[in-house]
This record gives sequence, structure tokens and C-alpha cells, in this order.
Amino acid sequence: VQSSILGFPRMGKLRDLKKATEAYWGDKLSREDLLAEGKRLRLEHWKIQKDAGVDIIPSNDFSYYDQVLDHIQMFGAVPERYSTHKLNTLDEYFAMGRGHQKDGVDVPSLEMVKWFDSNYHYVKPTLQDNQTFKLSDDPKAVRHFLEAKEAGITTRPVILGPVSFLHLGKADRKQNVDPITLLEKLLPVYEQLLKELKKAGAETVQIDEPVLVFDLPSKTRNAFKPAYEKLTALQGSEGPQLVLATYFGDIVHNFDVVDSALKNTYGLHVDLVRHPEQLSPVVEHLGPKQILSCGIVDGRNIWKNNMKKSIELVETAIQKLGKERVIVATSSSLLHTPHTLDNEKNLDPEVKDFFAFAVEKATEIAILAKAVTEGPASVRSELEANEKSQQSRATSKRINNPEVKKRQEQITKEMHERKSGFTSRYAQQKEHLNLPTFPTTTIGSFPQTKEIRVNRNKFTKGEITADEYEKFIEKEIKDNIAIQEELDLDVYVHGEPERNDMVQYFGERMDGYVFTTHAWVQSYGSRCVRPPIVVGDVSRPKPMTVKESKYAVSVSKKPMKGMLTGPITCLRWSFPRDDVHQSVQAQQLALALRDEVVDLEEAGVLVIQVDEPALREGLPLRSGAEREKYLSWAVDSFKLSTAGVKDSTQIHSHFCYSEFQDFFHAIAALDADVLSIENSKSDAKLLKVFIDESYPRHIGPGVYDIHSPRVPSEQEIKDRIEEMLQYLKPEQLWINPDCGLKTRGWKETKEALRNMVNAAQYFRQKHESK
Ligand code: THG
Ligand code: ZN
Repeated sequence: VQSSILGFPRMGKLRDLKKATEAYWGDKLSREDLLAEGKRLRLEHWKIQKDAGVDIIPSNDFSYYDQVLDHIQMFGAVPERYSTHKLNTLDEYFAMGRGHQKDGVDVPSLEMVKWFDSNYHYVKPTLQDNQTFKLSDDPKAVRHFLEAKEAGITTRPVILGPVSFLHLGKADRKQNVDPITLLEKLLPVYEQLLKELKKAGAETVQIDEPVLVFDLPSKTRNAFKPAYEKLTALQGSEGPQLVLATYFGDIVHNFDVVDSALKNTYGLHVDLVRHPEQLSPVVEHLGPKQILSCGIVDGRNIWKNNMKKSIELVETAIQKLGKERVIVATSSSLLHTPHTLDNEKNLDPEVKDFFAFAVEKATEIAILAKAVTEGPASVRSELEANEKSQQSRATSKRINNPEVKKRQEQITKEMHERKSGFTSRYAQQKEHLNLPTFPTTTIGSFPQTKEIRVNRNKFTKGEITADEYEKFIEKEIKDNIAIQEELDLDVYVHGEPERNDMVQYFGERMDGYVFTTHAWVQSYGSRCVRPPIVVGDVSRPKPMTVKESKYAVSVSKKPMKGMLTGPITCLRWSFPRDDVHQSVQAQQLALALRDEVVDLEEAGVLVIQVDEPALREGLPLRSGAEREKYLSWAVDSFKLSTAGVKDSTQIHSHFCYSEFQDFFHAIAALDADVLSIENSKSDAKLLKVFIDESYPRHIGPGVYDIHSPRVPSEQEIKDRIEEMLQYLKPEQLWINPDCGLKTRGWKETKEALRNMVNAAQYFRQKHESK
């Protein structure tokens, strides 16, 4: 039984790749040096896997920005607005990933969206009506295979399959092409690539078709047959053997596709971490000689593998198929896990023993393969150590908190509901807050300046005292308030200078969580997040944000909005526990946040925003009952966290996307007094759902895009508001940017907010004179 890894994180032990790419972008590192650093990292990562004893090691999983973007360039699917500038291949590539404003070239990036239900973002293939494809002269997949071969490591190249590539793409603006109709044009490029890989010496290739876990439109489903008839025909002769990989879900509902088209692939990979129950139907459906790659080491989380359970599962496959036809593998690429546990010098050894990051998972895979190949005796001490670690986790004092459990048992239905309905609440809020029509506000964060980062670093390293740091933060808050006063905004925020990441900050302040020093995971391009880890029952030992908000209230003449991250977002952007259902963890987080909300109210914070930008990404990948179940507990946890306040306290929430139509009922059920939503780049027509559903509460659709440094003119903002007023009542409309301002500079922030306030005042006067 061979061991296999589907993909390895590429940032390096200390985010080396992030540092190198950002240095290159900042003209501080040459192109040659960046490429050399990439090469060094690839080699290092292959060696790690080889030394761990992994049999099947991936190549072409490395990327300087995003693996889907690599395919766009490798297949000659670069939109003309990028290719026309004749930039070198690397700069053209980064131009698509992040835009390019330099040497007279000014192009924005391609669209970037969530990769399935993860916190990774990929660049969307953006296709033309007259799209053509052409394999690049020196295809990256071949180049990297040869690079590994030269170092004495035979790898299995990973490519994204043709159906997923097209299904995950979209028509370019003003184009009408349905991507999947381009299949016939795209396939010759795949055939050529496979032939070149075979010529280079690749015996097997991992071809990813993760879209098989979705409910697919029939056009996409039907595309598998012609695609894989062509590609499997090459196997063994002109092309490599294909292992078709799926992950993040089950593929049973797409079996008819598997039957007709995919049985001829050499092997199939399925995710048995998320869906162990698919093993038996998958085994039944395999072709007579097909290999099964069993994904049993979690590529999405950091928990040490339960080897006993994994071995049992793999053994059931071996009984049916024999050892020669089974591979043990990671469930998905390890891209979504941090690099190595070795970096974590500050973790309590008890807890550290619960975890495995990418490097440690490589060893786990090798041990599991050996256990099922040569028998458990061959890895006795490893299995014993694993068993011991599982037991100590199950019985650890850090896991179970009886008080939290008791509180959960005492939760009542009433605790989820505000005291009165919106109309009555709003009347009280209006009086309390004394707000004008078209009230203006911001989403919460203000620019995180270099000075803020420097001071936070100094504090973390102990170079300044807690007292000095607190003084610094207070000065920043005071400055932020003064700026808002000067701009004449209506509801202030303190600006969050004390916060690093909106989830990490809360994780660091709750019991039941642990946090790391180096456990970074790529989010997009060079950007990484460091998810805190939920290890046990979660509770709040003491107030988390009250000090800063209270200070802000004390220096504000107008209402100040307190800012919290909601339970679902806290959970989804952490590494959750795998031993209790996520709804239980969300409920514990909700109770902790509920206390914070009430404490903020007592401290005089009369407007409280609880953000849930990750609510939508938590939606199960397939529609139907699972989705409704998720939405029900997700909405409950939000309501539990916010409903403890008086009617006169105003609850806001914010969503970082505008596609809320498909789960509008859930958004409405949150019962937030004011919702702010992204929307600035989308059609105002999307707001029509608020009328159609007679949504009674208040809404602040972003009036300008904060993701670019461009300053919107007052007129542009007025036009935008005018459009919104076709769909929303004037009494309902709040005026705000479309997201937090932490990634922006101060100069453009002030100019944009000034134009925004002027636009709001224009409508206010117009409305009041009626
Ligand atoms: N926090 C978390 N997850 C997220 C976001 C977030 N997922 C979705 C979206 N926002 C992703 N966007 C970003 C935006 C910026 C950064 C990361 C993800 C970022 N990271 C710093 C970096 O890589 O330089 C981290 C530096 C630091 O914290 O010291 O800027 O907001 N959890
Ligand atoms: Zn946002």
C-alpha cells in the first residue's frame, strides 16, 4: 500500500515565499532571486516528504500566487488586457493575480473567490466568447516535474482537470460564453500536456476534479464523459496513468458520471475524512482494476490522525480490493494546514501533542501505509504513541469545562429573541441615538498604519510595557474619533488599532482556544492568516473589547459602535474541534459573545456590530437539507449572541459579499437592526430582494469599494445612492463604505469618507425639504 500527499503548503517554514514575493513586488528582490527562492522551497518541500517516507509526492502544487492562475497561464487563457502589455511571464502572471500599476500599465486583477468552503481564494478563469487555448512553450507542470527528477525525486504532477477548470471559471465582462461549452477547444491542450509529462518521465498524474462534490448542472455533468474518454485513451501508451482526485465532499450523487466516464482512469481519490460513509458505495462502483486512493489524513485541520480509526477504514477497502489497489493519502492538498509544529516553541507540550501540521502529517501518512502493508507490528511504537495521545486528548482537563456545558443546557428559546419587534425597538433607538436620516458610519477598522504594526510588534516582543502600549492605543483611538468628528460622521467606531486579525484577536482572549506563533495558512496570493485553534469548551474569562470601546465612548460626542466578530466567523476562521459538532462550538462562542455584548451595553456602547462575513462560506457545498440544518444553527448562534440587549441598543451586522439572494431568509432571520453588505461592485438590482421580501429593517449597502485606493467622487456616490433608492426606502438606508478600512491608507480614506458624508447630506436635505 503506497502513501500519497495531494499537495503541500508552499509558503515555507517561516512564510519565506510571502517575504520573497512581497520583496519582489516592492522592487527589493530581483526576478532571478525570487525564482531561485521558489526553487529552493520546492526542493525543500519534496525532501521533507521523501524523508518522511511518503511514496507518492506531488509536483506542480507549488505556486507563486495561486494554482488555478498557474493553469490560466499554462493554457494560454490570459485575457488580452494583460497579454497586450508584453510583460514578462512572471509580471503578466502577477498582473492577473493582483493588478499592475507601473510603467504606464494600469490593469486591475482578475476576480478572486473562495476555494470551495475553505478560507483559500483562487483566481477565476475569465473566458471570452472567442476563447482559444494554447499550451505554453515551457509548461510549468513539466518544468517542475523535471526539476524534482533532477534532484532524484520522482513526483506525481498535479493538474486541475478540464471540467473543474471550466466550471470554476466565468465569462469575462461583456462576454456571453458558457465556460463549459469551451471543453472541446480545451481538451487538445490537456492531451498535449499529458503527452509532454509522459515524455518527461511522469508515469502517473493526479488530475483534480473537485467540482464532482457539487450538485452540478447537467451540462457540466455531461462534460465528464467526452473529456475522460479522450484523456484516459492516452493512458499507458502516449500519456501517464491518471488518478482522478475529488475532495471536500462525497461524489456518490455523481456516480452516473463516474460510471460512464471515470471508470477508465487508473485510480480514483476520495475524501474519507469528511465522508467515510462513501467508502463502501465507491468501492462498489470502482472499475475492475481501478486503484482507490483513500483520503484519511485531514488536509483541512490540524488534529493528529486517529490511526486506529484510519487503519480500520483502510482495512475494509483492502479486504475488498487487495493491497495493490489501495493507496493511503491526505484527504485533500495540505495547502490548508500550517507548515510545521516544530516552529511552535510556546505551545504547552500537553496541547502540542494533539496536533499535526503539514510536515507531521507527511509522517502520519507514511506510518499508516506501513501499518496496513506490513502489519501493525511494523510500526508498533508509533501506533502506541498515537493511541496514547488520542487518550490523553479525550481526557484532558483542557477539553471539558462542566460550567460551559451547564450553561448550554440552560439556554432557552427566549434567549434568542429581542424583547420587542423591530418597529418598537427602532422607535426607542431613534430617540436614544438621535440619528438623522441617511445616517453615515464605517464598518469598523481604520487604516492599520506602520506605526501601529511597529508598536504591536514591540509590545509582543516586550520592548515596550503594557502601560506604554495601552497609552499608544488610546492615542490612536482618540485620533480616530477626532477624524470622524471632523468628517461629521454620525455613528463612530474606535478603529480597532489594538486588533491584529478579527478572529485571532478574539481567539487569544477566550478560554478553550490556543494560538500559535507561526502556524500561518495561505489565504490568497502572499496573504496569510493564523487561525487560532479551538481545543476545548469555549468561554470568556473576562471582557475582551470593553476597555477600548469604553475609552472611545468617553471621548466621543456621538454614538460609538462597538465591534465584535460573530460566532460563526470565529468558528470558521479558526481550526475547529473535530470531537464535537460545530453547532455546539458555535453555541459556546455565542454565549461568550453574548456576555461581551451585554458588557459593552453596560459600558455605554449603544450600537454594537457583530460581523459574520464567514456565514455564507459555511453553507454546505450541496444544496438541500444539510444547508437548512446549517443555517438554522448558524442563525441561532448569531441571535443568541446579540439578543441579550435592551430594545434601545442597536445591533448591526456586516457581510463581505453581495450574493445573499440564495440564503436571504437566513439573513432576514438574524433580526439585526442594521445590516451592512458589500454590494459596491455589484448591480444595485440585487437589492430588489429587500423589497420583494418586504424586509422591514435597515440596510447599508456599501456605497464605494474599499478594496482599491481609488477615491470615489461625491457625484459617483450620489449616483450610487440614487440607484439604491430605487430599491430601498429612504428611512431604511444607511450610508457606509463596503468593508473595513484596515488595508487602506489614511489619505484616500479621508477623501473618500468626506465625499461619502457630503453625498449623504445632500440626500438628507433633499429628503427633509419634501
Ligand atoms: N481574517 C481571517 N480570514 C479571512 C479574512 C480575515 N478570510 C477572508 C478574508 N479576510 C481574506 N483576506 C485577508 C486579507 C488580509 C490578510 C489575510 C487575509 C492579511 N494578512 C496579513 C499578511 O499576510 O500579511 C497577516 C499579517 C498579520 O496579521 O500580522 O493581510 O480578515 N481570519
Ligand atoms: Zn467586509
